[in-house]
Amino acid sequence: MKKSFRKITALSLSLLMSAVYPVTSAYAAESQHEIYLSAEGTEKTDTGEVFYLERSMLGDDGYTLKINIFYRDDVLNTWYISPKVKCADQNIKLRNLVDPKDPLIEFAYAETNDAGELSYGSNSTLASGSEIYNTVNFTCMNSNLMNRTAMKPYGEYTNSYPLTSFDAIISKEIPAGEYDIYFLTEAEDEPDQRVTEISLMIDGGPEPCTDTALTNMKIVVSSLGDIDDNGIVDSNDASAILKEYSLLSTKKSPSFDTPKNYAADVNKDGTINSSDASLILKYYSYKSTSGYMDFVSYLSYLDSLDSAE
Ligand SMILES: [Ca+2]
Ligand SMILES: [Ca+2]
Repeated sequence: MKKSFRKITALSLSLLMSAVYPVTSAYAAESQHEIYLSAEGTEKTDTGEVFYLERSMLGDDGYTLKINIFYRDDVLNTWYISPKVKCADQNIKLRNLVDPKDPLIEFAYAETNDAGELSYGSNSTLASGSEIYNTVNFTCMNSNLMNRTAMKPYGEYTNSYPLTSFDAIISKEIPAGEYDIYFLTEAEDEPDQRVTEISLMIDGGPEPCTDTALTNMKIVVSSLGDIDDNGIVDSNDASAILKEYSLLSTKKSPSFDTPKNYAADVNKDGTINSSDASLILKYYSYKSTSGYMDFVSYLSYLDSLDSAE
């Protein structure tokens, strides 16, 4: 039998899978102004980026995903940007926001003066956030006491540079599931808290931007082969896969959510069927004869045997 499972790392598994299962999230209509989140290793979908975290990627300290905040301003008339980002689940802590004023050149609105030297200009930034409410926020604006003017992006195009970045620190204990990291548009925790705002310079005066596209990010956590997420890959997981396969093959409504779909497609061929269950049963039998490898390592091992043939 030629197995399709190649030497796949957990990360490439995540990339592979993300191409197979579409995800949905709120997505604003096309706009001249868009604020969005981006990170390395995500799947880019038209509803926002998705990061697939396979549990084997979690170390003792969990997993830290560096997320950039980007702003696209097609008409270059923004004078004030004030995003606030939140994750409602404390298993993913938003921390270490970089003050956009700090490292300058990497960020969108660090300016150069006429001599080509880096300058703060009149951009002012204030970074903060709340550990209790698990938010990060900052303000970037171009104004002084007398006037406000549109911000001039550093570099070729606003979209080429992030406004800033922060860390999403994912706990080792996080349950399988889908987690949103999103721009706060309504106060959730305190009645008068500031939320994401954009303001434009129109006809020489400031106007709130009412059609900014806000594009959030999703983190999908699952554990390959462990459908019920109890930390053990065994015959119960194989049974769950066979049950789902039976639903799918009789054209009934599937019962798995995105994390379960990810976990169930063990051989990563884009479908959930008995081949996936067989690999789990094979592993179960290996474990019951005092096998020591975890499931992901075992699959790689099977694959290496196959390649050597
Ligand atoms: Ca299990
Ligand atoms: Ca499969």
